[in-house]
Amino acid sequence: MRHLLLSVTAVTLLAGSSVGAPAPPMSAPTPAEARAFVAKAEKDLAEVSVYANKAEWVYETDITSDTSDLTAKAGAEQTEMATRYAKQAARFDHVKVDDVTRRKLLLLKIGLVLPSPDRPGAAKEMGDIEARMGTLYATGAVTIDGKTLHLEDLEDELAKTRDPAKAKEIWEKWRRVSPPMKADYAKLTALANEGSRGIGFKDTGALWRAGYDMTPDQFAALSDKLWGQVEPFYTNLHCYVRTRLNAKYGDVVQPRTGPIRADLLGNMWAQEWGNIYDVVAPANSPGMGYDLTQQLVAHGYDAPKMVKTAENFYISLGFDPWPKTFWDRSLITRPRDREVQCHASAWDVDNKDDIRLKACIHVNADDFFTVHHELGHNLYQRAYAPQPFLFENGANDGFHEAIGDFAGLNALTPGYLKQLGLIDTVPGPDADIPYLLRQAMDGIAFLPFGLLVDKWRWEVFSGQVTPEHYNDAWWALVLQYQGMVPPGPRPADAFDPGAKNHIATSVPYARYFLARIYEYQFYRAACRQAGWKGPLNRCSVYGDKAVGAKFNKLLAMGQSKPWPEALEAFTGEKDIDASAIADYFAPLNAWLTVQNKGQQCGWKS
Ligand code: X8Z
Ligand code: ZN
Repeated sequence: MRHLLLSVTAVTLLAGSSVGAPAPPMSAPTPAEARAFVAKAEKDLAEVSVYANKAEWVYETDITSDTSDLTAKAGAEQTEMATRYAKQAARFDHVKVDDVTRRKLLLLKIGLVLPSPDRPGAAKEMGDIEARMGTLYATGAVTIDGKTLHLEDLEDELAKTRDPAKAKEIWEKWRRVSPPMKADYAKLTALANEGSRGIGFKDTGALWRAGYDMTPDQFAALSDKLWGQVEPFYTNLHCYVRTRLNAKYGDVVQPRTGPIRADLLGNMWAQEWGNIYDVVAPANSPGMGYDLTQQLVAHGYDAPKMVKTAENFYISLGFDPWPKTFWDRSLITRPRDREVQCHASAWDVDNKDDIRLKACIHVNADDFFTVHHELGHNLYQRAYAPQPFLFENGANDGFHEAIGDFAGLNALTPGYLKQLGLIDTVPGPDADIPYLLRQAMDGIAFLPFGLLVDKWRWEVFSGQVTPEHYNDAWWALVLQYQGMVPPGPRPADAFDPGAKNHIATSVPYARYFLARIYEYQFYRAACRQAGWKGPLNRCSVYGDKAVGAKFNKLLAMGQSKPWPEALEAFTGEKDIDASAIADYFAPLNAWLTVQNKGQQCGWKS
């Protein structure tokens, strides 16, 4: 699933605003010409996508210099073609066409992630750079205590260790993978910007922000508004977690005030903190009552069983079982005999039913959630497969990420885990705050990270941040949004953004920030439909076929309509709305406020 196409929504709002209109031609093209152009582009792009997907799949599941060359070449052909069609689509800006054609013309213009300059060889150069950076990231390995470890093993170690010196070592060593990417990253940025200007955008950041049914500036403002709504929750959680880290590690390791040391949160990027739940679990309380990782291991779960369990959740809502080819072709554990790109992804290779999962699953709570997340992508891909190629995508990219997160939210409830036989008893009401805290350590903690990754790229693409300042600008954003600092001074050649998959592999990230908000909107709507009356955090719609049928309405639309219409089809709501996540966590937020009494919350001096 090469991320060629951004998902897009607006038909009318963007046209003529961010996309520059060319001078009127001598004789204006006709609507029939516009339709023929779209039909040809759609057919050609669909064809090349299958070939590029296959090349990318072979590369990601068997990284060699040959597979890397082949995917770079296929990707370059795809990019060249898509950039050409994006440019040509502007010819029809002033032609009166039907709504479907107008929308497809827009999607052609704003669907690329990294457009290429026209110059011969430029697309290939970009493909080569992408393959080089992707390979450095995927094959990155580090020696700890004499053992060579890949990223997912380092993540496991960092999740488990409670020794700050060890955490610092793991955290710093992983970041040695990225300095060699820096020059390539700068070059790729310049090339993509040149390509983006060629199709009428001021830079690639503006192109990325154009995919949300509003202008790029409006999207930047919307992100800030949503962040403003959730920031108080985050600051409350940050404050509480900092106090507990201080209590555990002392003032030298983690001061009582100011930012948190980024390697102490049990996650390589401090993006989700659930792995250190034991450090922050409420004192004098019975707690959550179980540890999901331990339960999965104790019940003999392995990678196939994790995937089957997620599939079963979707089947229970009335969806079809995944096709046999999924089980034959997916890669779900790290092979011993070759290098692979382990970062989890869900694929739709032929735009029909050749859906696949690529992941290196470990039996733990994180990956239990991740398999639901990934199969959510597959669910969407199958549901919109009957749409024409240009509409085969999420209503926007945040929707694509939110489908499986919504399922995962149900699948983590104790009531459901009991139905699975993973726990024996459903803990009583005393367990609600501990449960919500565990959920917030992932869901709320993620929000600032979800925002800052693309804030950084927007600054880089706009030229506001130049290569000499890449790393400082990254840490300035981490401090501003996450309230964190590195465990020690960073080396002069550090390129810490490149130590995150989505930067090394050029996958836009604002989608995950949006998804965290949509996820709770979907969940609240589903629970209302199911007639759930108890605390929101205990609701699971497992087995509810009526909810599944209604959800399918959203899914089957793909990106044929602006995203508010897809949202409305399932939730009845027309706008993205942080009140659902606020509702879900309200009892915890009140509890945190009490816990934080007397603390100097926040980190700004
Ligand atoms: O990249 C992913 C998924 C694949 S779309 C595993 N996620 C983000 C990340 O790992 O950084 C899911 C949560 C955020
Ligand atoms: Zn995803």
